[in-house]
Amino acid sequence: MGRVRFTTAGESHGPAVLAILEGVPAGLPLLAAHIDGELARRQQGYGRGRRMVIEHDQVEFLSGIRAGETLGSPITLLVPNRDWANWEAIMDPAPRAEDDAPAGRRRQLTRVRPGHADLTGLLKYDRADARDILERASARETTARVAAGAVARRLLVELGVSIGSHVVQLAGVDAPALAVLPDDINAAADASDVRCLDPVAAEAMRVAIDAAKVEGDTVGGVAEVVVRGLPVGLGSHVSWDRKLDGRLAQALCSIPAVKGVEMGDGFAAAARRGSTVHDEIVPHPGDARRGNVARRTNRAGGLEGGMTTGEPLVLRVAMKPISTLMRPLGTVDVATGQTAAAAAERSDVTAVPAMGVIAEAMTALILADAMLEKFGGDSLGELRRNVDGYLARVADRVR
Ligand code: EPS
Repeated sequence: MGRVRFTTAGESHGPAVLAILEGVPAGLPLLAAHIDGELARRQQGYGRGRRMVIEHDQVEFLSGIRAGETLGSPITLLVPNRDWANWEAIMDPAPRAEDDAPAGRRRQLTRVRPGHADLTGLLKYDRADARDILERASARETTARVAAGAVARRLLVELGVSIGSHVVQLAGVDAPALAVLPDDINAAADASDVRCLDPVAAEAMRVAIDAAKVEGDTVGGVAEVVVRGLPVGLGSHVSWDRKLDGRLAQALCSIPAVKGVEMGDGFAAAARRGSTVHDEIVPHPGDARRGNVARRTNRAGGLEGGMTTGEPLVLRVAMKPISTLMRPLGTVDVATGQTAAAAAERSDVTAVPAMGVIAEAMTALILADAMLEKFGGDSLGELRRNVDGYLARVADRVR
């Protein structure tokens, strides 16, 4: 990331998770409610475990905002972990007497879970207890990403860009493709606890989640992110690290348990002929954001040459099943070297509905960065003027 950067910190069962976000221009109206609304969306979802009953995520602004507007300085967003009250002894930063006892600190995890960061992390970081790894590998960290992404989303909304997502596959159940998506994708998707726009598929997804739960198993799925209102020309074709498709793929693949990202028709396009893959271009006067042209189809998903075309950006994100199984797979206990059943910590059957919300947040952060890269501006007003100047020139091109 260049212009808009962020980092997160915090252990899953520590006092809080937080994000520091840099590069947001001054003068962006921002209230805690904007962040809290997104945090609540991330906490929804059929198939979540008991942790989501404990947490009611709410942001505290520690820096970068005054009287409801950004200052242009780093924005610190802190979200307390309510569960900390139950974990203070286990996660205490100070050493405790029991650390020296033969049994060591409580809640050690040595029966490392296949598919989790547990084993590789403790070998790499030379730890005896996989808790030192899993606390940070936990999807709790995505709370901070969604908080930072909510700020990026606010900026994009001011520039006429909207981001939505919905679940298109869960537990092996495919939602039928819709000819036209609703205007407000999130209003429709958030009304479903699996965030699926098709009620029949949604019910089949719930049934499949229940069946996996009964068998102590977990399930994955695919969410689709759709972004509307982007101007033509974000990103660049000139260098590998400026290509927007590559930057989006990196951001989305960094979400825990995400194993694949598709742009537009993605993998399916590889099996077809060019004449049925590429999108024909037609005049579309008066539409500067698309360069006064339109694509008859949008199989490219709004990206050509590593740049936005002005058509809706369409990204699909695939999540593997969560690796904590209540009916565990076989593993090695790293404390004894003996074979064992993997640890079965409290967890979720699926987090695919939440993953879609997290994917929106990561997409918003990358797009806010791309907007500031192209247009610059230390204040929202300056950024707007720069966008308007560019669109005025584009409107003059194809007539
Ligand atoms: C997670 C395990 C569960 C999830 C957690 C991620 O938490 P716990 O170990 O406390 O039961 O609920 O997700 C969140 C806390 C969250 O906010 O998304 C894991 O091991 O990755």
